[in-house]
Amino acid sequence: MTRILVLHGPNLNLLGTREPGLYGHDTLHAITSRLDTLAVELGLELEHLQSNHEGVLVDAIQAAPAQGVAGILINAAAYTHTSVALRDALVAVGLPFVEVHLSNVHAREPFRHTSLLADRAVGVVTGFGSTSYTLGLRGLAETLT
Ligand code: CA2
Repeated sequence: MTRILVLHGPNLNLLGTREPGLYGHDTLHAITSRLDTLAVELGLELEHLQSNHEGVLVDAIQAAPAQGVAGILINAAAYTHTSVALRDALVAVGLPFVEVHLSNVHAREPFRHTSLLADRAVGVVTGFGSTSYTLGLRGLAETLT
């Protein structure tokens, strides 16, 4: 079965508890459940990881090919705008990845308009709340089949 690594960056463990106006009411657990349900429909196997630590995310990306992962769905959160290390890891492993964001980063502060990942992504989905993740997973699945 096609394996997808779902990565969530810093502070996304707080989803559903604070700032619902920006990020919605869904918890990370709810997003994970929604993705798992969609994965059954699409015939995918998902592995989920949230970390507040850049190196942990880099390690997970590096380990992905050996674990049989075919693609990555990533909300790198603030690291989207800052992390050369995450970009380098994604480029190094060469797996197709889709970048997602809950909020529309282009409708927010200028520093969020830049992504260090986007030009190497298959696609970017931003601004649809937790639906960004399901749209992104559908897009990634189509890329892989
Ligand atoms: O819109 C997104 O998904 C972001 O990736 C979220 C990041 C932000 O830095 C990006 O620019 C856009 C922030 C995630 C913080 O998550 C929180 C969740 C609940 C309460 C506080 C923060």
